[in-house]
Amino acid sequence: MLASIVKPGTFRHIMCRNNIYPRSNVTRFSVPDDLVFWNVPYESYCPTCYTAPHINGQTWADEPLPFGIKWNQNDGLVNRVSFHGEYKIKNGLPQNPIGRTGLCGRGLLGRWGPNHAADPIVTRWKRDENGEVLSHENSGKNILQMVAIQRSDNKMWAIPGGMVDPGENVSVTLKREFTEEALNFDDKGNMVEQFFKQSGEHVYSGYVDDFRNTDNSWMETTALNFHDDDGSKVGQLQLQAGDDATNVRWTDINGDLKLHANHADIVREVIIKRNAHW
Ligand code: RP5
Repeated sequence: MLASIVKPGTFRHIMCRNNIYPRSNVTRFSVPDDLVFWNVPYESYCPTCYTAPHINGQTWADEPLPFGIKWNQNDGLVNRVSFHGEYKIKNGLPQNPIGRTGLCGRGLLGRWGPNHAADPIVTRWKRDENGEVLSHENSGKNILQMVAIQRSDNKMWAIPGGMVDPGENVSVTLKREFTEEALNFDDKGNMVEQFFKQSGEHVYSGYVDDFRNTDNSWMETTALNFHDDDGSKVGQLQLQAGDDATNVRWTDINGDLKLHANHADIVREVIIKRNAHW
């Protein structure tokens, strides 16, 4: 489930190029489409180095200078392995596997190299008031809905994902992030716990075209689909935005869906898997 979405040497990130870095006034060095890949010479390339001041000293962040880091392996409890194979170390710093971003340093990210996240794609079929599954008038295929949150940092709708803590199993992150961001409640009846245990299907592992990525720090994710086929479980729950989400809702999935980073491409894998309307 890697190559179909992001393949280094073919895929060009977009969200982390040619803009002002989020929560700063630092302009990224211009990186035209044809100069993204590291193997294409770009003599005048001279990106600003920027790490947001509040990152230093955080328990979830690396030291300001990456001395003694064990690249491309588990470094204590910190997973520094990329889903895209071995990344290069240039002048002591890890190199973004996709290419230039116009900024070096860590920006808003805590880890040098890959920053691992997990994304739960929770879905149900769209139904009418009688509970009948609705199909699209053009494609004739059933319409899938997903739980999307509106991120408070860039106001974009997104999969309710979050960062994997050091040593944490991804399955724990998936359930925690969904509960915190989309339900904002304590799972007393253990229903969400059970649902997450029983129904996760792997969709994607790899690079995220996140607006925070830099030449030396980037987001990668593991996305699983949790599908409530008869709509009787999570499909019934009252959604409530929590943590760093401003809004939450069941969203119809189709080809016009605009989501944070490359989340729409990841969600499309679920559509293919379930032969749903796009
Ligand atoms: C995205 O940012 C990931 O795919 C995940 O959805 C999210 C994790 O970062 P935070 O929401 O914790 O900032 O790149």
